[in-house]
Amino acid sequence: MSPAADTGTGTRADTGTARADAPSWPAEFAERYRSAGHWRGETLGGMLRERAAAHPDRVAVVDPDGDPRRTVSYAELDARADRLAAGFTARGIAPGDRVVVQLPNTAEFLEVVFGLFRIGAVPVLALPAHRRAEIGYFCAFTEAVAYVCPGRHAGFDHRDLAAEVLRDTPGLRHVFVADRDPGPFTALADVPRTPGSGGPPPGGGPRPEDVALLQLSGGSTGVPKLIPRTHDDYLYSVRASNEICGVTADSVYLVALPAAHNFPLSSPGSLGLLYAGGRVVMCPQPSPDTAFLLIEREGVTITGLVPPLALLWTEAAAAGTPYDLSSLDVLLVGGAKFSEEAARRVRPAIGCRLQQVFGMAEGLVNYTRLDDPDELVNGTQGRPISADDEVLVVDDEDREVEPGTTGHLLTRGPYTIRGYWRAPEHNARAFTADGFYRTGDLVRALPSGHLVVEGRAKDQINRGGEKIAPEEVENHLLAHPAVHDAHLVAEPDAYLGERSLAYVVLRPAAGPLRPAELKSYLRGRGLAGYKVPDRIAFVAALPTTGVGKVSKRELRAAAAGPDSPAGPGPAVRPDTDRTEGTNGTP
Ligand code: OOB
Repeated sequence: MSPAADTGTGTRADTGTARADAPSWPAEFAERYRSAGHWRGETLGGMLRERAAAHPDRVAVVDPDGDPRRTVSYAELDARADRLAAGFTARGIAPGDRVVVQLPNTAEFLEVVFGLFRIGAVPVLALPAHRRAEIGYFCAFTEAVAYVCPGRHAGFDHRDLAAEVLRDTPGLRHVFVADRDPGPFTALADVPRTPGSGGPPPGGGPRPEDVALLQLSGGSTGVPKLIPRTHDDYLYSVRASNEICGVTADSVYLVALPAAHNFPLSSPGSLGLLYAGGRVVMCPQPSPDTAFLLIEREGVTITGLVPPLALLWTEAAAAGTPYDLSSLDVLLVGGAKFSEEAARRVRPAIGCRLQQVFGMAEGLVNYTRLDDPDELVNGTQGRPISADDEVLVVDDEDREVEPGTTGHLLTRGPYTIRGYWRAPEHNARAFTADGFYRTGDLVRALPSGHLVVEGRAKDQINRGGEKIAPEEVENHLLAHPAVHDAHLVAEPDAYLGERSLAYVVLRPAAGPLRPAELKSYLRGRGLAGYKVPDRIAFVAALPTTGVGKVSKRELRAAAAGPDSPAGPGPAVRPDTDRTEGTNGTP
């Protein structure tokens, strides 16, 4: 396929800005990945065009959140992407421009991202849970020209958020709202009706090696990092995932996790299903009640979940469900460690096969294989997609450890980025000189190549698959006038795996402050709900290391329980300690 087939004829789009910002593969690697057939010179927009030509009337997307349920055929999805592309172009959105997309699990999500792919504009894939702090940052940092959001979603009005972000971000020119009532902004439905949007967008469309989208990293620093994925590399991971997960034109994938996340988008996810000519079913929320009904009604064959949801589904199915789940063939579980005990229970309860996935938006994805023996499926997090995925397990000095020993996972390969977007200083730390990504994960490799995730060296909390960078939250806590010092660590949680605990030292002169007040302060600063600490402990002082730095290690050990080797941890001020439950985010 010629990349120019994407949007018709015209001069080639200038997407140079995006390329210069995103470190790319050295020529010899690019050459190797092309000659191995991994990079095939396709674009995401071109892929949809081809599928629509091959089977226009097949259903591409089912959006059940309406009455009646909405189905979108391949031809309709393709045409809708074209019309949106033309409308966006008429409003001045150009190749290489960034557009922050924050949409829930609806057909519109796919229509918008494919509309942007067609132009060569770059969607920045925000999650529905993000709030002003995150959206404002993404818009400002990426110099986004537009923000696409729902109206009211999950009890939150994104139009209000949009107004604030628009006020604070001079470069942001457009807000498109996926709602009949867009407030002071433009309804997404009106974009194709924009004057001048009759024809296809100008330019030859993006090149396969161009950045197609910016994914978000879970992060371990003060601000989230952005992950530039190219058409070539993303499509390779999608195509190979399809093969490993048995996705065909007859597959039906339920998007139960937030559609923008790398896992339900590309592992194999909605893009995998569209690649195969299968069907994508958008699940408005992942509770067993909603999801089980859709599995029965839509004949879902495959889906992906984070461990807490997999536990919930397993329990619900084991307890007996009125819904027929027999169409479900494969359940992918990943995003956080799935315990071996929980893994063993999946098949007897739900009746489907389990595939563990250990992936990262930066690239590398490991899957257990459908024909692996039970002990590998239940007891490992899988092996890499590609023979060209290079995986090293190293000690603190980057020396490879003995086979079978736990160490730091480093990786490079045909779909793993060589650097974050516009982050040269961070890249110097996050990648080795020869281009290996330091995943921050601690793993052990089996002779079969399967990896067992043993822990994490990066300063990140994995709250049931939702990633929290402690420094980011600490900075928000420190902004409170009564807070002298704050440190966020993980504490074990039976359901989520980990939840967050903030140790906070108040200023001496500060009056009484309750954890609930501090939490609502964080929400008031526009922080996503899942980042608000599950628990806040006010302490008089924090443990320090020999050189006087706060000892996160001791705090982590203390959070892990009173029996941990580091002892009981800092003395909690009895007057202010409140132990509160989780903060209610999924
Ligand atoms: C997926 O992507 P991210 O970018 O949200 O998070 C990546 C990190 C990994 O570095 C690791 O720390 C953790 O999430 N992780 C797991 C895991 N899967 C991811 N830790 C233990 N066991 C697992 N199975 O989470 C992601 C991307 C694509 C597919 C699946 C998950």
